Amino acid sequence: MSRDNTVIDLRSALELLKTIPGQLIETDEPVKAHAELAGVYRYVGAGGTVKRPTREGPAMIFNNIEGMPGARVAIGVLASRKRVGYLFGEKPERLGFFLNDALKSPVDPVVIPNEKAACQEVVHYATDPDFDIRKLVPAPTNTEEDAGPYITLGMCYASDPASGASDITIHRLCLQDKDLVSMYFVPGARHLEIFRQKAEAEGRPLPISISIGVDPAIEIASCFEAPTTPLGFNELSIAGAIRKRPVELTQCLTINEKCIANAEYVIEGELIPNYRMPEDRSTGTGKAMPEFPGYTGDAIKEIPVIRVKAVTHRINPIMQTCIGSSEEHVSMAGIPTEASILQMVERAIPGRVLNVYCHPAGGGKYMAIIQFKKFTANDEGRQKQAATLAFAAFNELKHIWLVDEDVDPFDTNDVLWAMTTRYQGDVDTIMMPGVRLHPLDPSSSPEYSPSIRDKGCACKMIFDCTVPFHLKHRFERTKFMELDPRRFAPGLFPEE
Ligand SMILES: [Mn+2]
Repeated sequence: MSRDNTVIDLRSALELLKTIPGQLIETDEPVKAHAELAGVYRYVGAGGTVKRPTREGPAMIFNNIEGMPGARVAIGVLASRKRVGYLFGEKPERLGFFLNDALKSPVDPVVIPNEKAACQEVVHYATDPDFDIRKLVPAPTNTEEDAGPYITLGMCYASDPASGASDITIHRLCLQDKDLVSMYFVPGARHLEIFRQKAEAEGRPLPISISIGVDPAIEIASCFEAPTTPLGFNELSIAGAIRKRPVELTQCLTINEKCIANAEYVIEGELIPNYRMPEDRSTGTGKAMPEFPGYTGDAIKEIPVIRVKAVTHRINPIMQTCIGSSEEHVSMAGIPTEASILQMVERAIPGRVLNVYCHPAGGGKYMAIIQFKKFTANDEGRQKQAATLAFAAFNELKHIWLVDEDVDPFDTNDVLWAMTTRYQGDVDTIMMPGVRLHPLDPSSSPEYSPSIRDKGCACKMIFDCTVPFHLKHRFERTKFMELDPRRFAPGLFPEE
């Protein structure tokens, strides 16, 4: 595959996908943004942890949203590892290495003048008496019981009130009123949460821009987390490294913050200090939206709120969305985690980890498969060190499978084969109970087991499915004749 640098924004990404068979479909069929759109895509291409039946499929553009003339919604752009490969010009199984390389040569964003910023072609100010974000931004409500319409792919950009350092992250954003949007922060030291708390401690609002519909490189880069990108590390510089060209920002019109200049939509606003509301205030369902572990998240009782100052957008904007539990989340959370694991393990144990796959079963966050090669007897046991380093590289990781060099980490059948023939539960399972994990895993709760003291403080596990080094000769896979099959079955095998 060739490096493709023609992608600079969502539109050019969609244009590229149009040229590749099976990667993008469009429909002019009228669709409701309320539950129906996500219901359709569940069958077409959601994958991930979505309830079956679902499948890997094309990205999709809905051209006719009921009640919103002119609105278009794209979904599933990153809901396939193969498709992410096309968008970055890289083989799917090399994407973790590709991002790790990008981390080594960050390219800082630049600021361009407002008059050159496509995202401000059309401007709606909240001071306009007719202003209503719910009529301007076609955010889908993904299921009947969701708390409301959610912006699921909003690139939230804010800056440290003290140092001025900026950070970009995706958060769960619910449209609550004509100029109010709630914003969920997973407990812990999320960087925008730290900025928000600093501003709130001084009783001041925190300016925030939300850019929707951007280059997929930005969407993937924004999912890096500490320690790979510590506080003060602007993840946009990784997106710049991916494209070998700086991300272009522009100054917002109503707040002192920047936004992504070629975004389809930008919401400008401020996190209101010392103000909270129930996330499900409109529905009272107690539910939020579909989350990556495959369950609908609980509505937060007291959630921080953004007061919207303006919505700007391109002419004929394309809304971009995803289903939180789809393969799209696996791509966005998992591939940066693979890069983070590779980076950390490579420093400590160079040359032994051949690949790593953050598996869809964990939404890209909870489960990783590490392919480890033991070269000498002295490497026995280092595979477990690699696993503990992976836990350090990404603290939400729950289960790690270790497999040998002759097992394909991307082939779940092969991984489970290794677990069946190269693993004994009593000696090859390592448990680390009482470790801080992630609150959205419903089994990580005190009601599930008395060993769990607090929600999300649960058990990490290593399944060591590698062969003990001194027994390697007993575990050789059957050797078939090495040959080129294309002479016998032309067209069956894709070009290398
Ligand atoms: Mn960060």
